[in-house]
Amino acid sequence: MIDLYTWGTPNGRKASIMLEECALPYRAHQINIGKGEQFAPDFLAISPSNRIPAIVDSEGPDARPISLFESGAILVYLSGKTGKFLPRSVRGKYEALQWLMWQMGSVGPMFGQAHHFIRAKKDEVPYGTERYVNEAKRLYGVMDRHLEGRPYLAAGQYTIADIATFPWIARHEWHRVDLAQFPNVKRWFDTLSRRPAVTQGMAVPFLN
Ligand SMILES: N[C@@H](CCC(=O)N[C@@H](CS)C(=O)NCC(=O)O)C(=O)O
Repeated sequence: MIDLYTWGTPNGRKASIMLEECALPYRAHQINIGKGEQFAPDFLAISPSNRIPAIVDSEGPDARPISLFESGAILVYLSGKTGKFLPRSVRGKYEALQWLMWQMGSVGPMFGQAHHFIRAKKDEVPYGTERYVNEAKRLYGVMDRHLEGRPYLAAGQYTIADIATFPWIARHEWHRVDLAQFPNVKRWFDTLSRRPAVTQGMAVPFLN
């Protein structure tokens, strides 16, 4: 059994979408980051950086439990456990990991900063808002050009790179991006939105 510690945010939803896609049995536990529950000692023991998501798999490697934090590491781990959503070919695998790292290193941090300056600071710092909204738009441009003539981000197939990116694109209105301006991203987004596991994973931890 896998225990998922999460909240209703893009990083948390990457893990729940993946668990749903893999049809792995799991229990979702709410860590209310608005109330500071991410700083509780029990949670810090599995996620020392006080961030969701984190998982504990009671059936980890060598028949021992394993705990993991960092959503990218969780996705790679679950791919390894199930053999799903990471291509088997060496070329395809690194293509997917490359786009996963792009999400982890660029999309998440930049969109997150845009949300901070727009929502938390309520536009009090125009420089911050402008910088991160512009950076978000640049990243949409990168993705839109890449998706021209391609169904998914990597290796012609649905991978953990797509799973990692989807919940951030789902917040496009938060960072003031009009999907109509990025038609290839919109087509990709609509395709993924129709996957039942994506719908279910996006509802965790509030509706499960
Ligand atoms: N790089 C981390 C980022 C995780 C992250 O930033 N999680 C946010 C919610 S989306 C969080 O837990 N924030 C709590 C806090 O800032 O104290 C990952 O991808 O797992």
